Amino acid sequence: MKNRMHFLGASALALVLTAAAPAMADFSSLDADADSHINQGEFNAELDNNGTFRAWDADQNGFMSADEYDGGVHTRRDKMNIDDESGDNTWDYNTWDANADANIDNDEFNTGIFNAYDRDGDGVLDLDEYNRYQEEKDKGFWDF
Ligand SMILES: [Ca+2]
Ligand SMILES: [Ca+2]
Ligand SMILES: [Ca+2]
Ligand SMILES: [Ca+2]
Repeated sequence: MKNRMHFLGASALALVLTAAAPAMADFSSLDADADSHINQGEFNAELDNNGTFRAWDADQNGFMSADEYDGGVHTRRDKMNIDDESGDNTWDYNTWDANADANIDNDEFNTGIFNAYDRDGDGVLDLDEYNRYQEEKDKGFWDF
């Protein structure tokens, strides 16, 4: 065993570290330009993969109505034990519907989620902000 560990060397250590820090590994793989921040474009790759927009868009018409949005937000709050009356204003239909056409399209949805996790509003997610998303995702808050 000792010889084998020695033979595997750095790659075995890298595997151990990766297993111990899955969130960091996800962060790094999303950080396409490796500037240690996740910008909206980089985050979109993650959101397009997780399929939340399609899940919330109940009638699959490519737009999210206020009812569909409320349903999704309610489901999420339910899973997180957040009271609907908690004053959690990050999740506000009118704010997310940036062009105010009474529909949230995929871009507006991605921007809404991104802004919800960009706590300091500097336009990028740092590791802490990303970890908050990852933590909720790991608990299934983004699986619908
Ligand atoms: Ca980046
Ligand atoms: Ca719809
Ligand atoms: Ca809109
Ligand atoms: Ca930020």
